[in-house]
Amino acid sequence: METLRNIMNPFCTFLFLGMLLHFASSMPRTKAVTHYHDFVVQATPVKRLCKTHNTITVNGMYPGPTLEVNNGDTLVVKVTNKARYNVTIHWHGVRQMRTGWADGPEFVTQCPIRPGGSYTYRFTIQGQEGTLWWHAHSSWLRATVYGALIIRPRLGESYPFPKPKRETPLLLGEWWDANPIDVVRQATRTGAAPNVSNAYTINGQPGDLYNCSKKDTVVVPVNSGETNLLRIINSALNQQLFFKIANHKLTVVGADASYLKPYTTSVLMLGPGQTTDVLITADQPPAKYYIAARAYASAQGAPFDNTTTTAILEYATAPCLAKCTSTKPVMPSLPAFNDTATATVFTKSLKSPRKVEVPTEIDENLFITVGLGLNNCPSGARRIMGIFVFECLPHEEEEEEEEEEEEEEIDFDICCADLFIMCYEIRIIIGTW
Ligand SMILES: [Cu+2]
Repeated sequence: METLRNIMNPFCTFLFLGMLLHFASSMPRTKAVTHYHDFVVQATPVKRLCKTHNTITVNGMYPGPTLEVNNGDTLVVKVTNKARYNVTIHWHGVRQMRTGWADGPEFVTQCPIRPGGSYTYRFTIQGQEGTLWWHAHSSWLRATVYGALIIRPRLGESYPFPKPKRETPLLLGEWWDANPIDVVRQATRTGAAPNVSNAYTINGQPGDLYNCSKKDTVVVPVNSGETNLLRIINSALNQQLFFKIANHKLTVVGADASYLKPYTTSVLMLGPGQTTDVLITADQPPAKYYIAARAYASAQGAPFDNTTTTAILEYATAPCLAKCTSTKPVMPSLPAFNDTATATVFTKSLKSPRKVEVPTEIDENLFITVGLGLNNCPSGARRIMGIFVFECLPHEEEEEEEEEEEEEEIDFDICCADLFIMCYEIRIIIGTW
């Protein structure tokens, strides 16, 4: 018996472990979570550049709240509009698989949320990891109504790079020393280009180089030797921006919620709406270093805001900390505003981490998007809602002479992955034409 037990024991242990592993692998590996948030869009006094404006914000915050989720999670955001303007919120970069109506552009996927009204957005983040953001999608409210959306890997999974000690979102923005709605209204009225902004901002603050801004300059703390992740978002309205941190190299590891093949550089260029995730190692002598951004403006003769926004990267052991003014932070030398060569080197260096299979056989089908303003929004909204129709024309195989005939027989087979109901309506309308 003793001998048998000796044989059986390791066998049983092995069997037990095997069964345990089997059950573990058949169970869902992670639990997706639903995150509930309340966004109250409201006017809030915000003082910048020596003057206080009644700024439209979310929950009184400028920039607005940072949303943090894991890949696979669902967001439910109830937006209540207590401002005097129409508003919608767009989830910039979220793929909105089968939830096109949660995308947010007013008069396109929804009617605006009227003053006093509310709307609940519900969508799931699927297959995207990194940094995105959200912003208002009505008139120019997005000048101040925006915030970060951080998507971490599924629980139990990790980044494709060593885990950073800290993660800091840096939102680059544009500030008008005026009501942004008035700026765009004036442009529409006169037909001229809208006035350029008066400042750029990092996390809502213009920084040391602007009037009345020094004491509120954003400080990003670091410890010597640590590697941190910066999630940089260009939430400016219209401006492409160069971004640099004095004396530090940045390793780009992601952009627009996709991982990238790591690329080390000293300068970034972000178009409005784009995000870039970088790793930064605090490998310089303990001190204060400026984080700075300014315009990349390549259109000849077009006016642009030619100012520079700064924040401070501050080593914990720096001899002169934030409030101490005896030493100035080190300033990076930013590229010239029209340095297209630098911008191009940067954008060409963004590569996929692995080989991507793309279609190699390209057909000649046309892909046409049509917007039809057919659905009336409730009274008070001045415009009507646009609907997008995705139409695939048949492959153009016939000779030229037969083209006219072909046009008669166009097959209105509407290719729309997500908007079946909307397209069904359109199909009926087209059928009655
Ligand atoms: Cu956007």
